[in-house]
Amino acid sequence: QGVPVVIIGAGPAGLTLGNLLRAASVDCVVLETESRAFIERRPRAGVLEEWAVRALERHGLADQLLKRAERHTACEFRFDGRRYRFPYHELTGRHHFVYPQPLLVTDLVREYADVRGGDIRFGVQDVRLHDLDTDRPSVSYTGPETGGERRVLRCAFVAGCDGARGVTRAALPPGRTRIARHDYGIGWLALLAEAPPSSDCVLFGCHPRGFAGHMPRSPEVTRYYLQCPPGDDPENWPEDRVWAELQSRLGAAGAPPLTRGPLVEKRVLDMHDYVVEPMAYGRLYLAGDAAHLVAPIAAKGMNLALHDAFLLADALIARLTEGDDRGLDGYGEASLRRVWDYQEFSQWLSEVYHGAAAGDAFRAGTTVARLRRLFTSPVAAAAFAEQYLGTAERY
Ligand code: RFL
Repeated sequence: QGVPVVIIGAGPAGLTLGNLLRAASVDCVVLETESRAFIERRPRAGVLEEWAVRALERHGLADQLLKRAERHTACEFRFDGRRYRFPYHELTGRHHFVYPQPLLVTDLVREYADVRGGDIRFGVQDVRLHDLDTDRPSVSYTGPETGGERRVLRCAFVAGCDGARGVTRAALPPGRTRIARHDYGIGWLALLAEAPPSSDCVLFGCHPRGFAGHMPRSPEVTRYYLQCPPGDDPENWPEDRVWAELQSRLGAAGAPPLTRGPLVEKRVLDMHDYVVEPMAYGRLYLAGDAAHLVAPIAAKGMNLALHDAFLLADALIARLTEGDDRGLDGYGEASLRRVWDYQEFSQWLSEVYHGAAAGDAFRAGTTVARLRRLFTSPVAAAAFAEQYLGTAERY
């Protein structure tokens, strides 16, 4: 009795995994605390790497994305009052896809639930994991659909895809788990403006007053970031102050002024990372932000969540249909190779963004050297482009 796989969390990781399992005729149930309408609107990421899009495409999950996503071919650094365009497509032949996370989630839910007939239960509460160190684990939950009763799902495997604030990570025994953490000691005010982008590409303002970022999301919506003290109160940032600060940190000779619009999201992110090792315990396997968080410095988080989903789907399918354990045994190691690579790049890029504002003349000097190297050394530019676009190797 029961279902082979219970997936906890309907973000990019959980929904991609669910779709891949359905396509291989492996039954699963997805449990999600929020409503469908909520997850289809929650704004977050927007940048997808080409390898991830190709992998979604191979699994029939990229039809809408390929029709609607914008393709970006360059980014631009602004420092010392000047503009430095970095044409990564010219250097590599590759590009970024810009597709807001809520659109991807909407596509994935529709495909899973409406097209492939997958079982997904929204609005669940108090999810608990049981007997993970046996071959008959289970997951229980309550919720409106259970009439307040606790419902138990028996399964063979549990996938913990419940993000940074979920419950599955806490099921790993502390004595056998290491959580490596890094705190940047920096805050970012994350903003969404109902305003058309002010440039055709991503802009990075590396300014003595702090970092500022401009990320086009759609013809009508633009994401902006402003470096601020960690724990700062968004109420300290009225609209006029936001736009004045963005304009001064992103301003450069010859650049048109920013196009203003109402700010529909304004929240402070404390920039930090963590990596959980190992990513599994007994029959529980973590994926995505549940296992590793990477601050949005290099726009890597959603890509890593998808990477895990592809690896874990292959591994579970091999185990459940052929009895082949090798994928599951090597899952954490395969995931973490890309995770650590992206963590290192984010740390490197953080210094480029934030070094000029560190209040330290030495760091300001080395930061400018890092930036200049990208525009004077073809080898440095190629290395940067490779990491910025994400390693192209098949997942
Ligand atoms: P998610 O997307 O957080 O999904 C987890 C789901 O689990 C649900 N949940 C539970 N369900 C059942 N039981 C429980 N106990 C549960 N607890 C939670 C949640 O409601 C949710 O639906 O995790 P996943 O799938 O691992 O995906 C990770 C990505 O969402 C994340 O890495 C990215 O959003 C990070 N990120 C970015 N990544 C990029 O690749 N490119 C970007 O440009 C980018 N920009 C960003 C970002 C993250 C941001 N924030 C807010 C953290 C910009 C921002 C502002």
